[in-house]
Amino acid sequence: MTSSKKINRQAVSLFFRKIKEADRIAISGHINPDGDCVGACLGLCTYILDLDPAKKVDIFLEPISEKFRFLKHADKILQEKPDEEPYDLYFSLDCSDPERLGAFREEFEKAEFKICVDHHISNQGFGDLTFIDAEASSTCEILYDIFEEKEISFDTAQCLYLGIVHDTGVFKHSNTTRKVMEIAGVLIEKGVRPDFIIDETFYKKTYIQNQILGRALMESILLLDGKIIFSAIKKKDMDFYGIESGDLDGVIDQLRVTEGVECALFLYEKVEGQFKVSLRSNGNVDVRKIAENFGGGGHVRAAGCTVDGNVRDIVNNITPFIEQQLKQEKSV
Ligand SMILES: [Mn+2]
Repeated sequence: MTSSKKINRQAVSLFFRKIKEADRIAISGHINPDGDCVGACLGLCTYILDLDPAKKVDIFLEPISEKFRFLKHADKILQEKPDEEPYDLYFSLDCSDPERLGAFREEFEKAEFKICVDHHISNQGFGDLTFIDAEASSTCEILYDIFEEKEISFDTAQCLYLGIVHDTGVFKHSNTTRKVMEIAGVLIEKGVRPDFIIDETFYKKTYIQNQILGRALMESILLLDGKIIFSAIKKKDMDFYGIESGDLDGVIDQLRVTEGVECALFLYEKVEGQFKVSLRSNGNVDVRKIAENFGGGGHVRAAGCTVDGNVRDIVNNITPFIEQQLKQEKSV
């Protein structure tokens, strides 16, 4: 029913043979785990345990968001290994290079057989068996391709759906293909409730997060006839509200959707006198080029950099680059 699974049959049979043969299996994802990373790790664990409930499967991840705790086997996530013995089989999921496994890299390297599943374009391929597809929306999409549709339980489906939702920005980014929507359809047939997953894990905010969002919007300033918008949060305000950088997720996106805006900037003070600057564009400005001028990087529509100074100076230094691009855009 779904269009073209682009997967190597031989590689898939090796994938399952290795799982069958292994007595001790481990799964890890990248540091600072996001929805796709958590969904992929728990989805694979659940799929393996559905096939063989007696298997020993350990998951190693940095602490995950409370929002993902409802997923099955989330309580199996460990930060430290209980014993010395290396694993027979170790999966690296959603991780562009072994460095990004953080503290779990050493254990991964020690494993007898290593499998890497990832969709980052920068992934050079590591491990004994790789499934790397830069066209896939998410690592969860690649796992879906590897899995047998009929063996996907409701619990596995929830994990895969969550990963796809997060890496496509709720079916919105340019990686949202027909295939992605068809997979989502299959997962809904497995019992996944889109409203539950999307609201609980993507849109839901704490009261404090909403307050800080409100404040950032109230204090936002338009520049260049409303083509640029910026807002900033100082360290002392973050301390006052008791918030961390993760509580500011979504502020930049709300700024970006302001009518007439081409480019949005959001700054928060990491340490006194140093700001993390997030940039978003509606397509006419390549914010990666701008971030690169300040030692940062990213994508055309989403980029970031870390800059020393005060808000006024930072904004005054960045905006001419945006203005320049908008002028060039006009003359084309
Ligand atoms: Mn991902």
